[in-house]
Amino acid sequence: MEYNAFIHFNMNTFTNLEWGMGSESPATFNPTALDCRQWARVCKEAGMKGIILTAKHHDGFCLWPSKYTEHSVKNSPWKGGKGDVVRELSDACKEYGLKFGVYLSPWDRNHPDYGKPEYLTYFRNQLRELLTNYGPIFEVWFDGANGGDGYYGGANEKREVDRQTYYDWPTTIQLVRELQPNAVIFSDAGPDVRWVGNEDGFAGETNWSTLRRDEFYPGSPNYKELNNGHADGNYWVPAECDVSIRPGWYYHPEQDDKVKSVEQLTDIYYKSVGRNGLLLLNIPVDKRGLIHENDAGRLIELKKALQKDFAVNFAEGPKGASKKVTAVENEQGSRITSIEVDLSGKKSISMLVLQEKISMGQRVSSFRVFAQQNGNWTPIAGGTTIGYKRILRFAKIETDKVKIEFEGSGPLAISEVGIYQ
Ligand code: FUL
Repeated sequence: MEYNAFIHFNMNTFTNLEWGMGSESPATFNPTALDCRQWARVCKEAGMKGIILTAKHHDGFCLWPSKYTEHSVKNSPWKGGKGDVVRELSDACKEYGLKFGVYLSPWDRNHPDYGKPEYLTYFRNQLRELLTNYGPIFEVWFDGANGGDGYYGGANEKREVDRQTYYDWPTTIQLVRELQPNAVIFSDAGPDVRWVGNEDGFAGETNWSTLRRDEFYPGSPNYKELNNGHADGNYWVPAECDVSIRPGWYYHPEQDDKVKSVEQLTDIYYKSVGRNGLLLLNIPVDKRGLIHENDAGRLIELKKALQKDFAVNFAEGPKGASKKVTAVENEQGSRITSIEVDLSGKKSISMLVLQEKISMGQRVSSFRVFAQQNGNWTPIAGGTTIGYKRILRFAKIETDKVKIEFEGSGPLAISEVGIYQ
């Protein structure tokens, strides 16, 4: 999907916090002009494919009228307690042809039972509601932040949990499989999609979609390895790069002029989508219940900047380039496969897009790029992994032929070579 929206909108939007304690009154939740169709329209226009909503964040407030708690929109003044943000956004996504996903925080600083086995029944009941009442869900997002102080029904204390065992994840995963067999599950440990190990939106330059998944759990200390994955990983768990368009995940009026610049966002794009990752770009919806004008405007600027970058592919088109693939053995006896692209005349280039046919796995671990100049091959760039997509940016160079050499990678399954200015 390459590019999706994350939307952080919940109680914190109204308390101006990033992490609420769980003691907030539902009366505080009161958007004045909430319009999920505006969110969907903006995301669609921005070129995103789906939206993931914080249905419940760490403070426990539910954006849908859950049967299992009083801590939800049903006790808020918004729409006289008859509103349901999850319903409105899932409907809007349908209307705009976007996929819809949910973030359900495992940590719940409101619930009295948090930390006890009873809480897991509550958590799964909530999941059941979200996964049965709102149509197809494409992704279920489980956050790794867990345990600590909270309101916990008035106890106001610190509750630590064993992150590895407390949640009994296999049972919860099974429930998601039953209710939404086509949904992917995100967490530090997948099982389907993994966190990239930072909140900057940067995947590692080396980024394997394969992972020794059993070595992780949500909130596990070895999370830095998630940035690169494992070449010898035994599960397919591609990386998702979550990052906010503003400094905070939630809306804070004082950050209205701190929306990331187009330069910052394009850099994020090239370091996420361009490094075999998915970009999950967070947009904090404001107190009105709308995507702020500054964010909406920036998203369109980003889209235009990317359209400009990818306007002409010199490696394709009716009069376009021819590609020649050769495989030779070097003196050490290892195989070098190369792809030569004839650009049919001199072109000024600065970007290369490579893709592997990932239904056949991820194979390439090293490649080098050359441009032909005066009959000689000048090295211009190189990399390690490719995966679903790898975009290399390099200093502008004039050339009529480009060659990519893949070393020691065994049989290749390259599905795309694109060359751009
Ligand atoms: C973190 C959370 O603690 C933040 O509040 C936010 O939701 C981010 C996406 O994940 O772990």
